[in-house]
Amino acid sequence: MSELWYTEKQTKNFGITLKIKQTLHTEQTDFQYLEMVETEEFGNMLFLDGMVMTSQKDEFVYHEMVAHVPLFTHPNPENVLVVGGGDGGVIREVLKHPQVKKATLVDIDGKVIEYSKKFLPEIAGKLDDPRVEVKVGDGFMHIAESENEYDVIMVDSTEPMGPAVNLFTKGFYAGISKALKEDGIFVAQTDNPWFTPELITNVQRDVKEIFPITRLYTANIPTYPSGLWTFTIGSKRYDPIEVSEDRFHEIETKYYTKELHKASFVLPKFVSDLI
Ligand code: AG3
Repeated sequence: MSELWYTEKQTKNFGITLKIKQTLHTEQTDFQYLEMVETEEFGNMLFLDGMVMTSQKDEFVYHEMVAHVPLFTHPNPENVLVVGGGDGGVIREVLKHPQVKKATLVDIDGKVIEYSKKFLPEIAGKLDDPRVEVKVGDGFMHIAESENEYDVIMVDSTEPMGPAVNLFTKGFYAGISKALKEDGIFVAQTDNPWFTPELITNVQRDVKEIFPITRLYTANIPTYPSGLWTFTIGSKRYDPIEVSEDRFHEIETKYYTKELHKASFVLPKFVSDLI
């Protein structure tokens, strides 16, 4: 019996290889090459331009850590924006917070939303919730047109190539600051310290120039390059490391806990040396 394997070349010389059960859908969208694949080890997976975006088995780590760290840091997050994130995983986690009155998702690629609903229903299933507004459009433009509007903004982007290049620029972070209310907070996924250390250094430098509080935290995500993933927070008032105990309330999670919230900001030396 022949075997099918999928490799994401995470660098020129290193990759992750997954045994495939079947290919569910492939399509060149207007923005990127989309693949939905059923794997032996990680369940159904979404790839964009040959890069792992999410898997049924480990998606909870990324989505919980993007959503809950800023949402438990902000005392009253009522209006939330997710830029990218068309698979709906971050939105699902955002909705676990009862204070959230409205969550807007702006993803440039409607096909990601469509095929996530079809093949990743437990991730995308909450996109039809009444508190959610889904917009297919350019997140950069949406940010540029927003002012003093959001409590929390989450940037769930692809890597800084293709449709996401603009989302790693200082101009974008300045736009986010303008789109946030006076005590707003934002988070962005900022890749890994093993293969893209300069990206972390550059983003942290740019965010620091705009936000009084800038932090970096990590999570373990086995299907992403190196498994050690980073997230950058820019905050106008609240420090995610100083969250008071009474701020936390019970929600159902598999990775995030209030202890882990604090622990995730404790960085290995070679990572803290980057910032
Ligand atoms: N967004 C970040 C994925 C980056 C992974 N990089 C890679 N595989 N080279 C994921 C979207 C999940 N909602």
